[in-house]
Amino acid sequence: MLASRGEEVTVMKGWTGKILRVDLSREKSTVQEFGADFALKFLGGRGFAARILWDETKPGISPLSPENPLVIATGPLTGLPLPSSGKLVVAAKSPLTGGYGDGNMGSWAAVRLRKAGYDAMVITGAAREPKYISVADESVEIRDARDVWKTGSFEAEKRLKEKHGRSVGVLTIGQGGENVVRYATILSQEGRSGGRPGIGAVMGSKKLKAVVIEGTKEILLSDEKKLMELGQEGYRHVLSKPNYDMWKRQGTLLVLEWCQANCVLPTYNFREAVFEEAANIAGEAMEKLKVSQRGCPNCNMTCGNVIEDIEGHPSELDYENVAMLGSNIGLGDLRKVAYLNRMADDYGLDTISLGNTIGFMMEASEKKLLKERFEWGNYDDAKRLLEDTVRGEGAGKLAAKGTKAAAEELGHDSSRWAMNVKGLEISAYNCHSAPGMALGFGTCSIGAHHKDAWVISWEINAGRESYGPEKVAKVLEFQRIRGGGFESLVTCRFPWIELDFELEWYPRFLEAATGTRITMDDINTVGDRIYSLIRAYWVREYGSKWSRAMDYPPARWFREAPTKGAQRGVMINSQGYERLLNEYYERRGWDKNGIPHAATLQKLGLGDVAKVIGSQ
Ligand code: PTT
Ligand code: SF4
Repeated sequence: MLASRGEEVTVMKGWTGKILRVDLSREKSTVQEFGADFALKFLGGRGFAARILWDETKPGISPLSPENPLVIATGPLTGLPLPSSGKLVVAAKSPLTGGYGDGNMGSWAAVRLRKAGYDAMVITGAAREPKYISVADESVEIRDARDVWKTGSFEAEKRLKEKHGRSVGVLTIGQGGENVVRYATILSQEGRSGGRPGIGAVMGSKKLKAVVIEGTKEILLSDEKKLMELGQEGYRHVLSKPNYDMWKRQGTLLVLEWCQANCVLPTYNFREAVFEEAANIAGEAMEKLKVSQRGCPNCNMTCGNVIEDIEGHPSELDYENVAMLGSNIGLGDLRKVAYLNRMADDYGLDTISLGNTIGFMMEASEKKLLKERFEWGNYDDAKRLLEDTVRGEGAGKLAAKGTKAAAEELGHDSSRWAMNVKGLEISAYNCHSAPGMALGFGTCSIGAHHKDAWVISWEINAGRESYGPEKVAKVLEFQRIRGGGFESLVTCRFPWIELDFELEWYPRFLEAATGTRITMDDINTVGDRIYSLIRAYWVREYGSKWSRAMDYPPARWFREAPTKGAQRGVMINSQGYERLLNEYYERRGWDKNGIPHAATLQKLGLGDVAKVIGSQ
């Protein structure tokens, strides 16, 4: 476990064994050490964040209060010369959902943090005036950020690099985070965004504009030579994969055409699942406009495709951004979508929640529930709403709260078409005809994110109409590998999921780095531990308000079928969904309300957690 002050900890390999803690209220920093038991039990990234937040968030605190710790965590593979290892996890109690929240982003800050000698940072308290934290190996300073406050994330990063040198890693917020928009994210490198459930707003509530990291040390490894060899071999193997060329051409935008063909493209606030102008915003259209390609550190399959937006600025596109700010709001002009996307990056807002919220407001306007008018596909309306959201003006005041709170305020049964689970807006897959994916969204550890159980591509091949146990098994398998493994190792999952880079590589990497044999089974157990711990966190925070209804997708998918495409008329069957959920709880060792049984927690080494939530 985490060591108390003065306690001796064995030096480990692979992990630095150190967490940097910065208290903004007291303007103090300390270093906390941890030992092999903590490292092996939680690995890193999401695992560390979940345990730290469980231990250190006082139940019931406001996510925007100084008491909410902000965790930045890497894993034992982060920053090593291995494929796609330049990622980190940002986490806190979410101001959007009130539960556990995190995000995974690529940034040089990930590599630099490890090289500065830390596996994680925990930031507590709040500053009175805007500040940023500068870390350079052992030197940690809390510095004045008034000159970068009220600037966008691009300008802030640029100015901080002018001050600290081009090699630093920078994590920053834009005006969205400063103004605590509930789905503000943390940004890096003009196109890497992390922390969908409002982790940027938590940073803003601390008046923390940025974290700037320089690190010059080597990470202590068990077998450096072996790790270098494996890394080289791994990179070559990635290059040899048959999908590599197509991936480099289109990256995640490949998915848009597939979603349209399979009738799962979110369109008009998830009312429809095909978009008449899909071809204009799909991968091929992007290829014609592409001006450059960017990516995360240590990656040889860089997937950030940059085009010029309608106003001539570079904008980096991913599938989720384009679907949510394109088809979901009825906008079929890629360069206009790119402009909205760039604004979201600069202001630091999550494009998925933003696209959902704009879609929700357009539908509310169509239903005459708002004074202001927002028309489907109208670029100027979308732009105005985005700006008002950041400023908290007009209808933007409502939009800044996210769809769940906005619907509660708006009434008129609008929760039915407020497309979120647990308050986190649904990512870009319309699940009217994909119940397995709906279960993945329903049970994802942070709300409706596809990051954990993206089973939709498997499901469409396996048979979308089934409500059988094979769907539950797939959701669990993916939640273990994706939600547990990749989130705690911490590396990018794309080599595996997109190019079939075999999972067996990861235990080999881990052994060379740490000297410990950690199998895929061990990693899966960590995944289960993390999932039950995060579930306990939600249960603790929601108390008597917690129920299995929290694991339900929105009513639209059960009650209003799409009217176009091959899947028109198809909806999720509620009894079928109930069956899936029951089976899911049973396999997880959770009760009928989705609360982990005491025996389950005990088996996962979380006996102390069981007592707090009163598990049976
Ligand atoms: C992620 C979510 C995603 S998931 C996308 S596109 W995707 C959206 N990207 C946004 C963006 O961009 N700007 C913005 N203002 N908001 C955005 N919101 C959306 O955020 C991302 C890639 C992608 S692109 C994906 S799937 C994979 N995600 C990984 C993950 O979660 N874990 C992991 N171990 N590896 C992953 N690899 C891939 O990384 P959140 P990034 Mg992102 C601009 O953070 O909160 O998890 O939400 O990190 O560096 O941009 O890379 O089709
Ligand atoms: Fe980043 Fe894309 Fe490389 Fe993954 S594949 S590390 S998201 S550039």
